[in-house]
Amino acid sequence: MDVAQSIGGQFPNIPPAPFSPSCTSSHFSASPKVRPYIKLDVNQTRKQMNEQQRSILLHSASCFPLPPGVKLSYGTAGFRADASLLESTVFRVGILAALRSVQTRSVVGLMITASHNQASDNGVKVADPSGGMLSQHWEPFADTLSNAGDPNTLLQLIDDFAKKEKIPLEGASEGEVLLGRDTRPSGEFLAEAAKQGITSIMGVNATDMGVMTTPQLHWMVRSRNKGMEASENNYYDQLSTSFRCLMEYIPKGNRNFNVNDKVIVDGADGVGGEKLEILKKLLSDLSIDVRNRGDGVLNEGVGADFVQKEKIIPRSFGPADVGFRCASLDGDADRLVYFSIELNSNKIVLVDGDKILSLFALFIKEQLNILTGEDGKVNESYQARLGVVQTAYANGASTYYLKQLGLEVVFTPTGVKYLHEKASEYDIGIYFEANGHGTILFSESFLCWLEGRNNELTSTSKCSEQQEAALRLLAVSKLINQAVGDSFSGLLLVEAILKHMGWSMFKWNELYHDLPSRQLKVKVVDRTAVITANAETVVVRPIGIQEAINAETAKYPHGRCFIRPSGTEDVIRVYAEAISQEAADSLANSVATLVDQFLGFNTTK
Ligand code: 16G
Ligand code: MG
Repeated sequence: MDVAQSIGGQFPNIPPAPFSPSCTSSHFSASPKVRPYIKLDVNQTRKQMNEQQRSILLHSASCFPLPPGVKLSYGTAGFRADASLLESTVFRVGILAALRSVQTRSVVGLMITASHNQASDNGVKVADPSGGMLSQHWEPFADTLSNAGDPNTLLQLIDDFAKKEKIPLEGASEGEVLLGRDTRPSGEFLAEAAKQGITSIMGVNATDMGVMTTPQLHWMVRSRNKGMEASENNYYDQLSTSFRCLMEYIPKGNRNFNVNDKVIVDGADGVGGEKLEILKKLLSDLSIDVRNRGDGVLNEGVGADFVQKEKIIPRSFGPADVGFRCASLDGDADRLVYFSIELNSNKIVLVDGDKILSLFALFIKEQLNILTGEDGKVNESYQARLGVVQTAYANGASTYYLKQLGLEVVFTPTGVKYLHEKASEYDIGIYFEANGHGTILFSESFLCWLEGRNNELTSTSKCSEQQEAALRLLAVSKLINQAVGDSFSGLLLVEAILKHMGWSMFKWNELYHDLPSRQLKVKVVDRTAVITANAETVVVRPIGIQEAINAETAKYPHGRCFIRPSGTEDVIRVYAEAISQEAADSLANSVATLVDQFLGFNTTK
């Protein structure tokens, strides 16, 4: 692309594109000049369309200058920062999402959220055509694009990337980006910036879906690309119908079992509360009392992250809730943890992502066993592979429990994109982070086999135990979000399984006992100096620190400890586990001191 041609306020001799962006931001003063239409031959049109694309991009980019001194990175799950710094980043991610849509000829999603961060922060991430996270090989481009200093550099980067990735930008392209945002006050103006970015790529439409949960947006992207119905109402329909179906196949003996039909949900004062109010109206057999629906401050003393890390009662819960199952969502409703309130205390008993995973794994394994026999052999030519994916944060007791069940357990680095990718290698891949992010993925070939098996059983042994197991698994595959971890589908599946087992929350929590653990964070000079391997369990840089951690850990019976650079905060995280809380605390503190000695400002000397 010859950038020099299009700078200096020159606009090519072509009519303006119907989607040509006009700056709505305060930075913008000029509007595109409209020149008379001149008929061109085909080759010339092709070239001129390029010119048009170039001038649109230069023009819109000039409306979104980078704030001085800001350098952001795509991180574990997109860009996150104080919302006042993000307008230009969101604009650029809009461009990126549009390019991805053109390249894949599919619908792509763009979500504006900072999840569990404080209300003044915001963030932006892209949902790929599969409904999953943005393909990792595009992340370096996201970083360079978002940090490009001026419109010409930005243009050059886009041009180089488009050539490398064979993205046609001659003006004949088509694309669509679904745009969602959570309830943060900054969401609206950032959504405008995203629209400007998206429509800066000719032929790409921005479809504003308004306020929604992160998993809803991912679900819609996936459904649209599969040619399925994809409205918000379709989402609620799918969840409520498959939940009803699971409830229909509760074993008769457990139907009247005394499992409380009420669950109290902390909506983190985010988008989850208001959306759950809609979903709950479609559910019979389950009563959901939604608290923290958005009338308080987002994520302040509420939400899954707060409950999991602090282990204290969230706002709006109190002694009257003792004895009830309680659950917490995070600010964009992709995390779920359960808890119960302790009598005469402000403490909670946490039932985290590891335990949700264990409950799911147990149920799925049981259904598979009914259907295929203990050896897991579906038939001569088909062997269903069930796998469980965790991270180093998974409590050691959960891993031990899952392995005792005979399950294959594998580990990945922290972040949904890694767990999801690994889980998709199985026929049924169950993944969860301890913090409550997770889902169950079913392979197309397994689902196809399952449908066939169900049809077969309908004609040979209708209503048999085997057929009920097949129907339950089919219902789970529809209930549980196949695009990304979803607190709503997770909640409904937990509720259905507890009912199926006839279990109280106490019984569920007794599956195994967590080893005491402690998490700390340490501020360091440069967190990128820490390089890890083996799913973040070993530090390979700086040299010598892992040996020091090993020596410290060896002092504690059953001790386990690792460090990793955070992907969302400028800190090194320390995790320690041991047989007593005192030992876990002491190990975490010693290793935090080591981190400071190797990498910090040496404040603990
Ligand atoms: C993000 C990730 C989450 C991860 C967390 C770790 C997604 C959708 N979210 O919230 O999976 O556990 O970051 O944060 O991938 P950290 O890197 O700061 O410890
Ligand atoms: Mg979240």
